[in-house]
Amino acid sequence: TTVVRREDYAPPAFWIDTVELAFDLDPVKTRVLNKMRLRRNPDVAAQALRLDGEDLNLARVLVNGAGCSFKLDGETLVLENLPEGQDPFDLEIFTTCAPEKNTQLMGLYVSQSTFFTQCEAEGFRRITYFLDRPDVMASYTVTLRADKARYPVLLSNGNLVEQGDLPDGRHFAKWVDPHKKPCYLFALVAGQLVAREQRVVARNGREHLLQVYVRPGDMDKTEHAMNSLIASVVWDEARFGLPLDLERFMIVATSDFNMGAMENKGLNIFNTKYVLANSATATDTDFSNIESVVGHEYFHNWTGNRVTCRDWFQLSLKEGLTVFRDQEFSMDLCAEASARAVKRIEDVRVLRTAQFPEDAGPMAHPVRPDSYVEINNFYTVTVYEKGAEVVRMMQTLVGRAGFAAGMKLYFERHDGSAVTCDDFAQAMADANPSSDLARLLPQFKRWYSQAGTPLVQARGVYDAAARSYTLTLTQSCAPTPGQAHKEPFVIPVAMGLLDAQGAELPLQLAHWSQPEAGTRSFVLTEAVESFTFINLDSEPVPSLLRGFSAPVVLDFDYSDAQLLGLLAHDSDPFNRWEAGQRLALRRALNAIRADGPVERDPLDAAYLEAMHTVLRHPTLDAAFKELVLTLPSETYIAEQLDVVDPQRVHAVREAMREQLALALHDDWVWAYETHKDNGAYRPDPVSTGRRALAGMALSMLCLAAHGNGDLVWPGKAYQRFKDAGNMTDRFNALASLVGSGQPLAQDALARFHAMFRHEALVLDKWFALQAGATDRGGNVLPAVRRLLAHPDFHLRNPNRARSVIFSYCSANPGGFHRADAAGYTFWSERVIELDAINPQVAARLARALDRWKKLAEPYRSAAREAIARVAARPDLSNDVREVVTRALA
Ligand code: HT7
Ligand code: ZN
Repeated sequence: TTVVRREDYAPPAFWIDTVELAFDLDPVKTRVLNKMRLRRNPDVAAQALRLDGEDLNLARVLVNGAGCSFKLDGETLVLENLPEGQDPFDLEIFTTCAPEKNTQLMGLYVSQSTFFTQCEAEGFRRITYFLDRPDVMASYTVTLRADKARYPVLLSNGNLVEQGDLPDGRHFAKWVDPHKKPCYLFALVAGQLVAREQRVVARNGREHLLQVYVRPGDMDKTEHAMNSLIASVVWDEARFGLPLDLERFMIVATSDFNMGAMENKGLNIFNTKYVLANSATATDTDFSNIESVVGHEYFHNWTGNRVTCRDWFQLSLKEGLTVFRDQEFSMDLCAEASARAVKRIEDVRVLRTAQFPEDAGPMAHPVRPDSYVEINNFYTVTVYEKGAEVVRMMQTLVGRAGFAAGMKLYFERHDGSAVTCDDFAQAMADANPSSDLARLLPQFKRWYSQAGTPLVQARGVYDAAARSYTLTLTQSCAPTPGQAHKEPFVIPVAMGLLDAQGAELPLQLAHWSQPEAGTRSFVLTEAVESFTFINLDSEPVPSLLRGFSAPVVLDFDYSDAQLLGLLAHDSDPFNRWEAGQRLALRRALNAIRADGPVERDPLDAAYLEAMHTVLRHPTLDAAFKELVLTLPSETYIAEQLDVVDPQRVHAVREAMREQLALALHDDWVWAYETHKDNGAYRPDPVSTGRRALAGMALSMLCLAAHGNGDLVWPGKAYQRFKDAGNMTDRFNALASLVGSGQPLAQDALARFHAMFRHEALVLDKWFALQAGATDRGGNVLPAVRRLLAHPDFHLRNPNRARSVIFSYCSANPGGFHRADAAGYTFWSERVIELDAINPQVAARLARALDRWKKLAEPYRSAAREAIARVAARPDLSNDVREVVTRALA
């Protein structure tokens, strides 16, 4: 295995100016003619041309129209005797490949009789020999030829300039992309597709054609994706002045896709999961994800495509920034401030349950990694979500207007080029010369170079005589693989002070002349810093890290009374929610750490009373209530422990849920009855929140019924399941029955399958619900094994594989971590089986045991053995090998 290192970056020895590709598409054997115009890079010493290739059959190589000598070094095509000097020359390469055999879904592949490509990160080399690196940007002309009846629609990047019929029932289409691009943004699609179309006129009067291509039966599920696309176009122009630079912008959906979607220039390819939705088949979560992902891919058109990455270590340059942009987009679409806060809480929840563990585990890496074996393993929550938090902190440090100015300068400097994370940070700082970011830039950039989640410990001391409160903040960061010692980070801390009644206090530092009410931001740069606030008549309650102003763990020794006060009164909705989570977490940890069997009722009256108050609150949003009433996840709880007994964590959380269900029974009845009817389905934040709370109430009522033998609520849930007017309500009712182990669940599952057996995305939900179900006496694993044998289960389809295998191994800790090790055996079997088909998906599954070192015995030893069994396979892909090697290190 070869380790690629960031410090070894060298510019390419050749540039490729133009590429003419001609495809004769055939599932068994596709012929690819690649005519390139190259020239030597004058800044690099003369050397051989080394072109990347993978799984290609090479038929012919011509230089300036004549045969030439070449050799293959492994899969790399090496040309040594190329024309000398600076003159451009033509290189023609003819290859074939076998799309039908391509189960990796990288390069050119076939899904449901339709051709698709996926080239990021290094898939283009599976289509033709090329300099497959993002800093080589070329102009593309693409001709597609295929059987007209089987492949009536032929798409590629840019503009369609010519099309027509050919002999033998074939036809062709010629596409010219007006923009230079790296090869990872190349795409083609060919098959039987239909499109929803919309013409839009931009602010500058230019007209654009927007298209969403799907299989013919799916047209009725394209409206939301199209609306999301239109909203994205409008938002990027309004917020950042970034217009659509194409006459035609296409989205195409495929049901076989390794990730969510891909931002190919002008021809985005999407997983159907992030395109297809109508109220009968998609939940509110689906609708919201579609909005985010459509936005995300569209925003890449500037942040990623117009300005791209110099090398793959810079991946967060486009991904962190584009996640930040899609988060802001979704927030800006919220009419109410409270809905913005809900979105922020949801984003932070993802960060803390997925990225924090990654940053504390064997795969921890900086936002800009230093090395990799397989770049596909670095499309991570660190690069994406933590990267977005780094960009968000920049916005906090320079302000919203300053951030927009920084973006403008970034594009003025770098449009059309391939750059680094440093270039982005420098543009932000230079556009805001008097900002804290400019002042602290080298230190701020430690967020890019140092892995690990910083811990900020806060201590407050009130001096009654001096009427002052001194807050001392200490930052530290635990070692991560390859980084034993960390230097202090730049940490923006937004905070306020509350009095004992919950009223916001004016903040006045000793050296400030004017007190200021509300939130103020401080910037930590040292390992230890103190702030003294004056003119305080009593000890205040600090509300720290408001809005989650930095991706850190905040430790403050709050009393229960202080947390209850923050939950009831903090003006910052994020910290209000956070106070509720801290209260619940404290109770969970106490019960987990206690000796003896798990307590039946781990929750005390004060906590239950606080939850009752939130649930019945007259003005809080339903969506916010649902978030407050949701207990911290088992994964999040486990992260707080040094040694994890997953069964005990599961049992304690379940006990808490059951107690909440029973103790607040009347409140749940009220919540259900008052939130269940929302009129005609609309996926807006208000009605989404109402459905979420009604769904939670129903699941709590079924859980309570499980405890007290009541048959009324399961019956009502079953009725709701049958009568629901939309998928959100129907699925919530089904999940309530399954989640509480009701006998009616089996009948409901059978009905659900019968109703939706032709809807692949709905069947994915059906599989996932069962594989993720609460374990009762070890019943989930046998059920999962039965699901694998179900005629609708297809391991080759990543969505289906994820819906069963990942839902069990990564999202069902109570079912997966079995004392008999059977869950881990299942995991190792599936990793090995998947690796032979699709290494990228297998490597993601391999990460389910990342945190094995934290496990208590017997889980720890059993997990290590399972990982070692995988690692012992001689034929592993680089993808899986890298993950298991790091895990065992
Ligand atoms: N930029 C896209 C990354 C992606 C990808 C990477 C590796 C293998 C398959 C892939 N499909 C899409 C997704 C995005 O961030 O927008
Ligand atoms: Zn992206």
